[in-house]
Amino acid sequence: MADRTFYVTTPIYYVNDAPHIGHGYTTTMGDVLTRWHRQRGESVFYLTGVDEHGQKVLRKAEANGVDPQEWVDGLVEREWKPMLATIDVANDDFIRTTESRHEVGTQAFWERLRDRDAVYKGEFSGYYSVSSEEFVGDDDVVDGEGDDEGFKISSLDGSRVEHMTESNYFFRLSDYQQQLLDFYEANPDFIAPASARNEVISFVSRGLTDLSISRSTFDWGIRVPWDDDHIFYVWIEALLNYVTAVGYGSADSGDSERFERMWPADVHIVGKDIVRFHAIIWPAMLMAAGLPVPHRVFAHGWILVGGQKMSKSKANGIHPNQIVETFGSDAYRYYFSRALTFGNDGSISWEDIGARYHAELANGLGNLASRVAAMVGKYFDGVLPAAGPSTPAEDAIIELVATATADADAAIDAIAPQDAVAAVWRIVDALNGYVTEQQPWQVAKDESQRERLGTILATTAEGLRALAVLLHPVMPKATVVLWESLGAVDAIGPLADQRIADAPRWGQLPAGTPITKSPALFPRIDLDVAEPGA
Ligand code: ME8
Repeated sequence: MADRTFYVTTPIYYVNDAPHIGHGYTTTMGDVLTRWHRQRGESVFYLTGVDEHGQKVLRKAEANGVDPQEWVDGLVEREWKPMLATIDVANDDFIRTTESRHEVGTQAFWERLRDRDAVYKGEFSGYYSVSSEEFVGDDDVVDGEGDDEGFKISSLDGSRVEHMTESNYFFRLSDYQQQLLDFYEANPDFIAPASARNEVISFVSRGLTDLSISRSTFDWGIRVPWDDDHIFYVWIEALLNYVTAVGYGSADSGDSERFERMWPADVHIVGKDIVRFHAIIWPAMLMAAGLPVPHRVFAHGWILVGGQKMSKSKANGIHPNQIVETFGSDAYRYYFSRALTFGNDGSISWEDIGARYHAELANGLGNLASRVAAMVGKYFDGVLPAAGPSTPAEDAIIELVATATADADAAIDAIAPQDAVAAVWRIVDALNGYVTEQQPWQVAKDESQRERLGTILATTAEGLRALAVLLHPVMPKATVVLWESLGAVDAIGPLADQRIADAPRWGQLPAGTPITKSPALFPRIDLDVAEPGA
């Protein structure tokens, strides 16, 4: 489908505080995924943004003595938008839930559900977790222990709950239990990984209760259009960002055409904490509205720091700046793509980032690039030599680049960025092994072997050319420097225009291309000096 747009989203993050690397993680992985699809030549739409309403944000603003709008405006500009630049994210849109496009679309959506008799008025009496902005059923509430002694706790996520009684509008979620179970069965790829899918199926199988969709005891939210005393419950408006961002509910006919074209989304990338909202409430809302359901919800695991889930409340929240300032955005993106398995929990540490930075980036890729440029400089005056006849050693490299590319491409379709990077890294390792075995510095001593020397260096340069293309989605900056040092901009064209499928095609860098030594792609870092707080 040539005119299909690959539409990917991140959660919209609460603006109660500054971002940490958990938010950075989701956003980086979505960016790697969408940049890869762009590099395939596909049309892509990558959406991220912020969730500004709800009690959690309101209470934080109040605690700081600021009006909530002022609070979110400040944090969005000072923290959330700059984070995208810090980690080098190429999002196509950034939605804020206080924007009028979102308000209009949200109101239109719920009017539609009300017209379809999916909404009724009632009274809610039960538990609510402000920290996860979630109504918690009595069966899921337990007595707190330790620090939580004397409080009621949600067994769903360990957060404290409060009892409340409120006049609310309800959505007939319970009507969708069987429809959802049938849908999961008919669409086995809808929720991934399997652990998330199993959790959702077992939750729905226990039975669904109708869901409060409005709140009436505070007013930081979107007004319910048919009742001035109510605002919408934050989750059931936040989920709608995925449709309001692409034109749903707008009176403009161009927007509705755009919505038809863009919807449904291909993948909602979320953390596993919010998979229930995305895989139960969200499809049920869409079913009730008669709209298509997204193709996939992918739930990733926790970033653990010191063995614990990183969060602001535990004071172990690391800001992306803390890592990027030392290692740079490329290494940041590389580390999170490579070192963690997307879908599982994974521990990170400063030592591990440093170790991978030096072993894989500085010694593995950076050194290879600088050695090749140095040898072309020394033996061929900085001009790429022609390759002579291939031997099995060159054939093996060419073959490996083709299979590694195919494997990486398949890993991206499986939403396994760590496997994609690992596949590409087979090329880095193979080229380093090739240079070590072929010993071009020895071959250079024998004038009669000039052609062989040219073959070795041209093969390595071609391998680096393929690597620049394949690693561009992961490390957008360093690969551009590499591309320039290979003289590829003039010889081949801009890096962003190169296609993944074309990366293995050999012989694209013509003999005679000037190869220049660039500054080190990944300079060595003194980690004892660099560690924050060390
Ligand atoms: O839930 N490891 O926003 P939120 C990995 N506004 N990822 C983490 C993480 C960690 N330790 N901590 C947070 C909300 N995340 C709602 C979403 S969507 C319609 C509304 C990431 O600010 C992960 O993606 O609490 C998680 O799902 C998200 O931040 C929660 O962000």
